[in-house]
Amino acid sequence: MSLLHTAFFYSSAYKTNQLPIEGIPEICFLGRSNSGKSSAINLITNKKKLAFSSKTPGRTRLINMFALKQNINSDICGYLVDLPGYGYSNLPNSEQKNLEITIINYIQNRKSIRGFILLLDIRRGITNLDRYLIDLIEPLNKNLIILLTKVDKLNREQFIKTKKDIEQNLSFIKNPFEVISFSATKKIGITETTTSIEKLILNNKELIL
Ligand SMILES: Nc1nc2c(ncn2[C@@H]2O[C@H](COP(=O)(O)OP(=O)(O)O)[C@@H](O)[C@H]2O)c(=O)[nH]1
Ligand SMILES: [Mg+2]
Repeated sequence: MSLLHTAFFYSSAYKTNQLPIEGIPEICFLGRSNSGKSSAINLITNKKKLAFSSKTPGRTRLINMFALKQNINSDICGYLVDLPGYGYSNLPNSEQKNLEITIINYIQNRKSIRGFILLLDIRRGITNLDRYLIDLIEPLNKNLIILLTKVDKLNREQFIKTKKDIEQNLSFIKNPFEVISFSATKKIGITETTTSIEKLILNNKELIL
């Protein structure tokens, strides 16, 4: 069984000071509200409702942690972390700002982060906030995987052109990173995503705390 299929809900935090103590590798899912984060987490963990997915953008405003175990009796070996989505159009500015502060705080200070999975809706490409977060992630020298989501929404021709354009727009990123085309609806990119995440979690490199 895939390690990711062992995922179970561990805890929710409203602020970063409510998170579990550091030390276990965390894979952090980032993306605009509605970019397909919950759907992607549900799919790779093979759990229909692990992460809440909704047609109403912006329902998940907490940091949700899902724990992984290699065996039922073993210790937790990793967490998938679902951060609040950003860029809501229907939230008051102050609440929007608070969410952004929580996300930035987590990204910059959480040493347990092994890798970032940044989701970009292929039809929207990179927004200013995505770019801002990539600029924050870059100097941390951590692994970055970019999931181009909802690729089922484009036909083959549009897909090829749009992917090329986005990759060009991502060329400002200096560190190596991986781009995976993904669709929760058509189940595209699951094996690649799963393999990459499992490698990050199980790689024996000690966390530098
Ligand atoms: N066509 C299509 N729709 C998707 C895909 N992934 C998510 N969605 C839809 O996009 C909306 C937002 O998805 P959700 O996973 O809740 O996004 P989140 O806000 O980033 O967690 C929902 O209506 C999903 O059904 C996909 O791969 N293809
Ligand atoms: Mg969500």
